[in-house]
Order: sequence, then structure tokens, then C-alpha cells
Amino acid sequence: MTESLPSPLKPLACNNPDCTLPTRPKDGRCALAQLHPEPLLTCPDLKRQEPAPEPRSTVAVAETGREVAWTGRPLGLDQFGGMLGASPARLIGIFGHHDAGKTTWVASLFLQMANGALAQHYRFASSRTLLAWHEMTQRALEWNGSPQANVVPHTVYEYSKEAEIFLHLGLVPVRHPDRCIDVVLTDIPGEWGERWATLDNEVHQERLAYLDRCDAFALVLDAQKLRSSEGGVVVSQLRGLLRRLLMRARDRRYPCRAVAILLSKYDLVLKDVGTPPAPEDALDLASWGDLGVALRPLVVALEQVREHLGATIGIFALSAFPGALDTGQPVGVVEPFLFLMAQTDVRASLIWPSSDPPSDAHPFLLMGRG
Ligand SMILES: Nc1nc2c(ncn2[C@@H]2O[C@H](COP(=O)(O)OP(=O)(O)OP(=O)(O)O)[C@@H](O)[C@H]2O)c(=O)[nH]1
Ligand SMILES: [Mg+2]
Repeated sequence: MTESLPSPLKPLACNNPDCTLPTRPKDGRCALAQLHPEPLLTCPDLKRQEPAPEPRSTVAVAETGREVAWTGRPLGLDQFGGMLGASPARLIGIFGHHDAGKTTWVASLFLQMANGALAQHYRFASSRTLLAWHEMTQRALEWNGSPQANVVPHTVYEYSKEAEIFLHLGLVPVRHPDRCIDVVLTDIPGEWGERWATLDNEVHQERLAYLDRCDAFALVLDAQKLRSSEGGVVVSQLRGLLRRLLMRARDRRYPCRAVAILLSKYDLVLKDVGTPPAPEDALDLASWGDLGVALRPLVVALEQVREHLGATIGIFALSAFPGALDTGQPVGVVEPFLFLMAQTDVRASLIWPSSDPPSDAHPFLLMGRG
């Protein structure tokens, strides 16, 4: 019974007209005092008045005109920058030619995660871009397996600094359940990277300023294209990108920790090239048959990235959507992601800027990576 009355700090009220306790708390009298010698503890008529609830803060938001930090759609540079103020997010830059399979990789990764494929390493905790993930994966789930139909829409953005290209995941490492890591993946149209690899002016540098903040990169190449006469072109575009990264190495405040090469649509070359090598042999190009020959110039360029930026390199076979989901399961989707995370998921307190930022650095690069 004693618990039935709430905290005595709130004012008293009683609906019995003979009760004077609410008006004279010191010497007032309970109308049922005979039945309730300690009315404050047991009288059922005596209540504590709840203070009127505060008006909802939405009014204040409307009055101040402040916007919520995210909408569920992919984040733009400003929203991502805002997030960095509170979190040392890991940023993974994804590059590859048009149609390489960049978006299908991230869509498949999200589906795999929803299916528990990361469960031994990470638990999904949140996403600021849930709507974007939902739209992307919904479309992929409806794909009927026809090679003529796109699994996901081609990524189309105006070539603009404001484009919303950042996809967010909040992940809790299974081994450290007290932490939540913000992981951000970029999904840009293939032609953005192509322009940046070949042209250099202030506009291009501004569009891809986030590159200097990337902790790791995934370079996606269509395995079938790589074996074709177009193979040389797609490799040289990625080499151009790496060259640009190296030229800007002096501006980097933080290391580039890893680069993964993803040989996508591997299901289309499996019959001719054979089963991909075991992970421990993957850096031996001879074990990739003629794909290895085509890859050699890119791997040579990556050796320099390893030397100058300290990045660890990995090569992976990927089949993000070998067929509609009821006919073929994805292969090699999770492994490159775990490889990149293994290099970039180091405790924030151990990361220290390697140098002071240059005085003319883009403000974006000065934000949190503590
Ligand atoms: N056979 C096969 N086809 C795939 C696979 N993954 C993607 N594709 C095909 O490749 C197409 C392009 O994939 P996207 O992920 O949209 O390519 P992207 O690199 O994002 O292209 P842009 O957005 O134009 O830069 C898909 O619509 C599929 O038709 C795969 O694992 N196997
Ligand atoms: Mg795309």
C-alpha cells in the first residue's frame, strides 16, 4: 500500500470536501483519519497532482527552424561532416567504372547483414540512411534474374558537392559490445571517378574532397569486362585514381589503411577462369589465370599506395547477384567488407593525425577523426 502514493514533492489533492490536508499540509486533517492514521501513506482519496506536461519540443523545433540531422536518405557532405563532429566514423570510398557492380555490392551487403552473415563480427545497431537501404534492397529483391534488367537503378547524381552519396551503418562489434562504430560507404556514379582520374582542376578536387578522409577504398572491376578488350581502359582509370591519391598523399592527415580489389560478376567468368584462389593465395596474381594478367598494372600501382600510404591490399572475387535471390546466393560479398573493417576498425584513441593540416585544407578534412 505504501507504494500507492507517488513522490511527496508534488502538491496534494483530495476530492473529499472535508479533507483539509491539501490546503494546510502542516496542520490539515484527513477526512478518513480514523481509517487511515497515516493518510499520506494510505488514504486512497489523497493524491499527488502531476505537473502539467511540458509542451512538446516539436513546437520549439518549428519556431527555431532547426532541421533534424537526417532523413533516412543518403547523406550529403554537410550531413556527413556534421556526423563526424560526434563520431570518428570509418569512411570507405567505393570506386569503379560505370556498371561495375558498386551499388549491387552494397545492396547485397545490406541484405547479407540482415540475414545474419556478419553476426560473428558485427551486430547491426542503426542507420541514418535506412530509407535509402530499404529502397535499394527492395528493388534488388524484386529483380527477376534477367541479365537485361538492372538489379538496382544506375546511380545518377549531378556532379555536385551537395550530392547525397554517403550511406551509413551503425555497427556494434561482437567482441566489444560497449562500442558502436559508424561506418559510411560512398555510392557514386562510375563516371565521377573516371572524371577525377583523368581531369584535374579545382571543381573535381572539390567534388571528391572526401577522398582524403577515406580510411579505406574498395575498387570494383567487372571481371568479364576485365578479360575483354575494354579491360585495359577500366584498369587505367583506376590507376589514374590511385595516382591522384598518391599526389595528394601529403595533404592526408590520416592513413589510408586498406584497399580491396573486388572482381565483380565473377559468376560470369567462373567457367573459364575457375574457382578463385584461397584468401591466403589471393595476392599471387598467377592464381587468377588471365584475370591476374589484366590486373597486374593495377596491382603494381597499388604497391606504391602500400609503400607511401601504408595501405594493406586484398583481392576478392565477388558475385553480388549471381541470379534472382531464389535461384543463386551471393558469394564473396561479406569478405571484402570484413577485410576493410579489420584494417580500419582500430580504437579511435590510437589514431593520431600524422601532421598538421595544411593552411588551405578543405574544412571537411579538419573534422573529427580522433
Ligand atoms: N551476373 C551478374 N551481374 C551482376 C552482378 N552484380 C551486378 N550485376 C549487373 O551489373 C549491373 C550494374 O550494377 P550496378 O551495381 O548498378 O553498377 P554500378 O557500378 O553501381 O554502376 P553505376 O551506378 O552506373 O556507376 C546490374 O544491374 C546487374 O545487371 C553479379 O554479381 N552477377
Ligand atoms: Mg551505382
